[in-house]
Amino acid sequence: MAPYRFSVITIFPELFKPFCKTGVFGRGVSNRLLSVSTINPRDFTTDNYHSVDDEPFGGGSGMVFTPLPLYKAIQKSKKSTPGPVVFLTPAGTPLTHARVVSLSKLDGITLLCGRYEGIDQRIVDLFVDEEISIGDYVLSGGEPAAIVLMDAIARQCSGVVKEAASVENDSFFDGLLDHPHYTRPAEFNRKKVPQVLLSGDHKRIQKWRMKMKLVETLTKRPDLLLTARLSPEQKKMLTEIREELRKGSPADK
Ligand code: 6GU
Repeated sequence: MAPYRFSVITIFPELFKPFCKTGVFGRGVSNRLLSVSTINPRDFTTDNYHSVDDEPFGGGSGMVFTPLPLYKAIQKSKKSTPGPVVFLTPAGTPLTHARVVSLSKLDGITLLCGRYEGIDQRIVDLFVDEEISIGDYVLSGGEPAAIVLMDAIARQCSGVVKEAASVENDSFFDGLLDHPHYTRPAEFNRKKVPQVLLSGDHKRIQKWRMKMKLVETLTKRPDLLLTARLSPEQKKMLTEIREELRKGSPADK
């Protein structure tokens, strides 16, 4: 299989170097399951200062990314990288697991990182296929968001995460949060690991984990239960959990 291609348009390419060498993503790159290149709009400037920004028409604070270097960077990216041009911006559509999965099924993606107050709108209108935000807060630039998106897409590319089961157990895979995890020691600061996990009874353990996924989701992100597709067994469990919580009894047994 050809690697999934990431092309990143950024004036700070050095930010991506350590990420591309580290952890799960780094291994995906070494194993040629992922490939990353960066394109610096500053390389397409012609003035003595290599400036990529200018004052906004109409006045106001901050600076705006000038269109020509971005245009040239996008054209260069399109020559090497298939897939959509995605602009990372707090004004974009909030990123979801479903969108990550669908983007991971393509052959590649161009990630356009803005800085300053924004980029010239004509670049968005003419060349951007999709605008994505990673949450309702503001970053100084799109780069951390691009890294978030790259990491999330990479996990969904087959072979990048060694154990396919790890991806299937991730939070959001089935629309629910993950269950809690425990490892040695069996007692830590007087807190014991739930007894069932030491029982060796795999059926009971599986059932406990399914229940705890529902407890986690119900207590931390009840909104997810409106769209999660639950099995009849999960629906029955959820009713029991709601009952237990209503009575005030602990739900982690
Ligand atoms: Cl994608 N970019 C910036 N600059 N800020 C953000 C964001 C993106 N997502 C949330 N905040």
